[in-house]
Amino acid sequence: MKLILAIISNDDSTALIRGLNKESYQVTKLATTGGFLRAGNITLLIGCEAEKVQRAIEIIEKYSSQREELVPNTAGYDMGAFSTYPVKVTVGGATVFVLDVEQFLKL
Ligand code: 2BA
Repeated sequence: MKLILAIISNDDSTALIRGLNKESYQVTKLATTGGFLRAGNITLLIGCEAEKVQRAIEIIEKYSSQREELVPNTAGYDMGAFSTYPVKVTVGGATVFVLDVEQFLKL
C-alpha cells in the first residue's frame, strides 16, 4: 500500500478528483497553504495499491500539468492607467510525494 500526497492548484482540484474517482481511487482533499507564497493550494491524500501508483500519477499529470494562460494585465490600475494587453502566466503543476504505508486500518 502507498500514500500519494499531491499538492496542486485549487483550480485543478475538482476535475482531478473527478478523474481519480472515475478510476476508483479514493481521495481526501485538504485545503493547504504554500509556505513560500502563502497562497492557498490543495493537498490530496490518495491511498492505493503499489501497482496503481503509476496510473494515479498519469491522471494527476493530465489534470494539473503546468500550462500558460493569458490573464488581463492589471499592473497599471493603481496609477489610474491600465493596459488592455493580456499577459501570460504559468498556472497549474503538481508536487507529488509517494510514501510507503506501514499500516492501513478502517476501524
Ligand atoms: P512549486 O515548487 O511548484 O511548489 C508548489 C507548492 O507545493 C509549494 O507552495 C508548497 O506548498 C508545495 N511544495 C513544493 N515542494 C515542496 C516540498 N519539498 N515539501 C513540501 N511542500 C512542497 P509554495 O511554498 O507557496 O511555493 C510556490 C512556488 O514558489 C514553488 O512552486 C516554487 O516555484 C517557488 N518557491 C518555493 N520555495 C521557494 C524558495 N525557498 N525559493 C525560491 N522559490 C521558491
